Amino acid sequence: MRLSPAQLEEFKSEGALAIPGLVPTGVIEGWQAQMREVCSEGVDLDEPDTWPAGRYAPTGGWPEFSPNLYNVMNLQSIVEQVGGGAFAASHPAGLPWTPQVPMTRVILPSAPGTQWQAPVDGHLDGYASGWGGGFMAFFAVLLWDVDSPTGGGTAYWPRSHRANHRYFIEHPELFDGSYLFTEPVQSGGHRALLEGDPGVGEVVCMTGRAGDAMLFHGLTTHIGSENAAGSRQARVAQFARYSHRKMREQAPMVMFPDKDGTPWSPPDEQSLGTGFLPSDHPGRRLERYDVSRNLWKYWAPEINNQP
Ligand SMILES: O=C(O)CCC(=O)C(=O)O
Repeated sequence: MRLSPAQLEEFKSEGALAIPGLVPTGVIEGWQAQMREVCSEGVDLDEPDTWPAGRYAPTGGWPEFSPNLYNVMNLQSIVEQVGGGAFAASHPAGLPWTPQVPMTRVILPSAPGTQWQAPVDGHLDGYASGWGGGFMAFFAVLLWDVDSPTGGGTAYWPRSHRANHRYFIEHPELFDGSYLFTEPVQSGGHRALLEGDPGVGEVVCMTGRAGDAMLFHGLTTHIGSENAAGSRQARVAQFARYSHRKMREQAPMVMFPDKDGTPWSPPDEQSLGTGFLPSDHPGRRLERYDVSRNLWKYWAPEINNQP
């Protein structure tokens, strides 16, 4: 599977692209069967009357399913296309690379009587989450149909990748994640970077059929959304996240801190955590910190086709 020139253009302008039928039906059916198998506490994914409200995972969490989403050929082919071979699965910072287990997230309907509300703020992945640097893109893949925008699909702000990019061009020194602890984001959240930007669209919540996916630019503001009370559809999705291979390798030099801003501590004695780098630290000259005016500099030539 390859994206057409029109799809690439849409992705570049919107920061998000629907990719119908990314995962073949046979694979989806296999994943659905494996998920049904591991549900616990009497939860039956086909039987809404057994569902607890909101986010659900079985005891011990969702396991790795077979095949691993990262090994689905259509996904690999698109990642190769958009990254020109330079993208690889994101992984925890400071640890040697190992094959990744994609995140599975299930959002069941809210408690009866709860009014559905559109998300008002989102986040960017790749910060304060222990991942390596150079976060580039992620895919959200539906394992069951989501027919309604109030059905719990991933929420995103169209064209927010451009607004966030503009912000980081003005403040490249905050691209290491310290923007999270700096005004206006510290008080106003990520929406503070989007407010007043006429290019950014109203929040959209993903819908689609089982096997459909959305590709998001790494700078697209997004968040989970509620599955409306009374819905009879579970929102079941897997996520595959990609970093720039070379920047990912630079991660041990450029650790970011924990969520509250305290310096990050390395997961083992071999790794060196540095917290945010001082402004004169040579690590800041690594590609991982490069906020290029050209948003597509590290993407495949067919995307990075600026003169
Ligand atoms: O569950 C979702 O749809 C959103 C997940 C999300 O925001 C994330 O993984 O960063």
